[in-house]
Amino acid sequence: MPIQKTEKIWMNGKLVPWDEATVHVLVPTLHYGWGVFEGIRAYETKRGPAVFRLREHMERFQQSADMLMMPLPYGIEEMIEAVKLTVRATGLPSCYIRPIAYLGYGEMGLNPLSSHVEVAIACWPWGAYLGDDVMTHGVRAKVSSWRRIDGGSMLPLAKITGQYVNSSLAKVEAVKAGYDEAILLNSRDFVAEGSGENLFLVREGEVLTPPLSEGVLGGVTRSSVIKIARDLGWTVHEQVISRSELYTADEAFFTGTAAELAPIRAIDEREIGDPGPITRKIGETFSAAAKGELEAYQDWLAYCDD
Ligand code: PY5
Repeated sequence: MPIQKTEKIWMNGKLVPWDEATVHVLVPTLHYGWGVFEGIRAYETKRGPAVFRLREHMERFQQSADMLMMPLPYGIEEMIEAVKLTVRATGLPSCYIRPIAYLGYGEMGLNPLSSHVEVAIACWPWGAYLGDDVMTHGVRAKVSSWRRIDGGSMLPLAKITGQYVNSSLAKVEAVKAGYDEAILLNSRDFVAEGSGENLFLVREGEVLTPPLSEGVLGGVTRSSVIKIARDLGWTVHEQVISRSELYTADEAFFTGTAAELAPIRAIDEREIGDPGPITRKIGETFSAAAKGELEAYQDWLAYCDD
């Protein structure tokens, strides 16, 4: 699916025409992957577009940058306002939002600390990442032969551009084998997450997801779903999950900004089936919360027109 252009992209403090938001071919981030980004969504609500958990995303952006020692030229408050401005500039009722911080042109050695940091924010319409009918049919997932990056060689809690080669290797393998998505185990052979999503299972009426110490990204959707599941009365355990627990789950689903909540119908040809009742209830609640329909979750929304 090619990106659908919008009018403006925010670049280093100002809105520029979409086609002019370019960088030099020698920016170090393109060569070495030393950059950080976010994936955020704005949803259509009765009060105009609302960005879902904008502050949490910008806090993670700042944390990712801190882990790479990239001094961001804009603070969290400035980034929040810049995101709202960019969403308004697109004129779209809902969109996907991609902030990125990268090393600007000038240096080429492997020490990134000599480079200056630049920031851009782009928005475009992006539908359901794993397919329009995902809530009714679910996706087929494959346990990847690629292991999720671990803390001994990378920074699994940071959203670093270069780390996504790991995600894409797993995604390509899964898609080429005829599946919709990959599930990556970690270097200890426990379940980590999808290529761009966190993972949840339902077993014996309880909701399970791997803890952050297993090398997963601290997903904003993940933490939202944990809160929603507990509010709905289910027990949620952040616990280590084995491959055999995947195969014998009663229900399973992915969570992520792009993917939202995506039920899993089979893993490595072991059928889990149609989306189950707990998955559906959490999915419906998440979707209503994101669209501003639930009073209890209003503080998760940043209204762009306010
Ligand atoms: N794990 C990984 C490796 C991710 O890339 C993502 C988000 C998640 C988990 C879920 O995190 P969150 O709920 O905070 O989005 N992936 C990006 C996204 O925008 C990129 C996907 C193409 O969803």
